[in-house]
Amino acid sequence: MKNNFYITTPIYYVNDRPHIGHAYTSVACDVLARFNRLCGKHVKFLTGTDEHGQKVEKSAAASGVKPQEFVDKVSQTFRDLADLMNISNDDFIRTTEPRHKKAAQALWQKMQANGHIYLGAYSGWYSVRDEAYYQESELVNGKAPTGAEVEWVEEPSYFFNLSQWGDKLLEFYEKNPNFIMPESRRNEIISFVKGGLKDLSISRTTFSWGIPIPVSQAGDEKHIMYVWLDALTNYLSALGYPDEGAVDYQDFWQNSYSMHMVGKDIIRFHAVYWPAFLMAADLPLPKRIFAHGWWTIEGEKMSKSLGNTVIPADLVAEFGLDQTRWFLMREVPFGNDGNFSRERMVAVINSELANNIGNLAQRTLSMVAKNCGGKVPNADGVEKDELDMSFLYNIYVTEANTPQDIENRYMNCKFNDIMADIVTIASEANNYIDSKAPWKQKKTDERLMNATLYHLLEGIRCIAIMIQPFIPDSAVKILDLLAVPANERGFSHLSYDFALKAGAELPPPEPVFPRFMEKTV
Ligand code: ME8
Repeated sequence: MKNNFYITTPIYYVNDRPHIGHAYTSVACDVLARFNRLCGKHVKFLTGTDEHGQKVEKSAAASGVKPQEFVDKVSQTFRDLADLMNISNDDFIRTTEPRHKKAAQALWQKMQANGHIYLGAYSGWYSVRDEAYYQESELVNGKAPTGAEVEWVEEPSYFFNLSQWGDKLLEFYEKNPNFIMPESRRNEIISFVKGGLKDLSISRTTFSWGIPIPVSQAGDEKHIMYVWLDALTNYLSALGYPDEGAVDYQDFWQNSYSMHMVGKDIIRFHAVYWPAFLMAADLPLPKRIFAHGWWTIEGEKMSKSLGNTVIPADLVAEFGLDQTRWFLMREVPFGNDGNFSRERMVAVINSELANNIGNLAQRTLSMVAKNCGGKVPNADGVEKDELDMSFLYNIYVTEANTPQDIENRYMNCKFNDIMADIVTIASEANNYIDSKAPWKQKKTDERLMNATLYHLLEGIRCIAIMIQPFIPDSAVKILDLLAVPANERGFSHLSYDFALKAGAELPPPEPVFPRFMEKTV
C-alpha cells in the first residue's frame, strides 16, 4: 500500500484544441508521478481522452466527419500534448476503447444489481458545454452558473439514487479530512452535499454517441450512458476492472494511494458523484481529489471567441520545454487561480533558471574545468568554517527537512513552495561563491579553492536531484555534467553518503539554461 501510487489527470474532452489549462494539470500530475518514482515507489500515471457525449457529437458534426473519425484525430492531439510536455504517463485511456466500454457497463450492472438505479423520465435543464444537469434554481439569467447555455430536455431516463448518499458522503468526508483538497474546495463540497442531493439522470435517449447501457428490459436499447458516469469509470477501466483480480486493479485501486487531480470546474463530479457511484458498487474510494485553480490569460478568461488561447507548443517553441514546465508550476500556489502573463514568464525563467540555477552550474563547472583539470576536486584535509557548514546543512536532507517532510509537501501539492526553496538554495550557493571567492583562494591556497568548489558541486548535485520532478531534462543534463551515476539520482541520495567522489572525471561544461532575450524588431 505504502509503495503504490496511482495518479490520474482528468480525461480531456476531444472537442477542444489542447491548451495550457490541459498542460497545467498534466504537468502537475507528472511532477507527482516523477517524485514518487524517484522515491522508489511503484507508480501508475494515467491520462487520456473523454470521447463520448453530445458535446463531442456536435463538434464532429460541425467538422463534417463521423464521430469516430473525429475522436481518433483529436485524441491524437492530446497524446501529442503529453509527448510535447514530457509527460511520463504509463497509459493513455480512450473512452471509445473496448476495455473502457466493458468497465463502464460492468460498473452500471453492479450499481443496478445493488438496487441503486431505476427507470424514470427526466425533464429539466441540461448544458451541453458542461455536460451537466442544472436545477431551475441554479440558473443565472437563464444560463448555467458557469455561463454556459442550457436547453430543456424531456426524455425517458435511468436515474441513480444519489439522494440516498448524502449522509454517507458527509460521514466519509468527516472521517477522511484530506479526501478533498484544498480546504476551500472541501468546504464548498460539504455545503453542496448538506444542501441536499437530487437523484441523478444517468442515461440519455435523444442522441446516440455514447456507451449503450446493459440491456435488462425492452426499450433499454435506446439508452446511452450519461457521459460523466462513462468518463469517471476510466480510472478503473485502465486498471483492468471489472477483473478485480487484475494486477493493476489490485496494486493501484485496492492497495494504493490513489489520487485524482482535476481543475476546480469538475470537483463536484469527482468529489460527490464518483464516490457515490463507487460506494453504490461496493468498490473502494480513491484517497484524494485535488482540485487546482483556473488560469486566465493576461487577466482575461481564456476562450476561443477571444482568440487568446495559449497553445503549449508555441510556448515550448519560444521559451523551451523545461522553462514552460517551470513557469506553470512556479507561478501560482497550486490550488489558487493564476494569470498567465508573458512578461512574468520571461522574468521568472530568466531570474530563476538562467541567472540563478543555470549561472551557478555554469560558473562552478567552468572553474572546475579550468582549475581542477576537469575532475571533481578534493575537499579533504580542509577544515570547514561556519559558512561551509551552514551551506552544506541546507542542501542535504536533515532533521529539519526529513524525507517525510519532503513527501508531505509534494503530496499536498505545495509545488511553488518547494520550488521557491530550491531557488533559495541556489541563491545561497551563488552568495557562497561570492563570499568564498574561489578565484582569490586559488592565489592564496589552492586547497581552499578545491574545498569551496567541491561543496558547490555538492550543492549543484542536490539541486539537480531536487529539480528532477519539475524539469527532468535539464536535471539529467546537470547530473550528467556531474557524472552522477544513474542509480544515485533518487531523493534518498540527497545526503553526504552519496557525495561526489574526488578525482572523478567530468565532461566538458555546457550551459543548461540560456537567457531568454526578446527579439527586437
Ligand atoms: O472536464 N485553467 O474535460 P475538459 C486550468 N472530460 N485548468 C484548466 C483550464 C484553465 N483555464 N482549462 C482546462 C472535462 N483545464 C471532462 C473530464 S474526467 C473523468 C472528465 C484543465 O477537456 C483542468 O484540469 O473540459 C480541467 O478540469 C480540465 O482541463 C477540463 O478538461
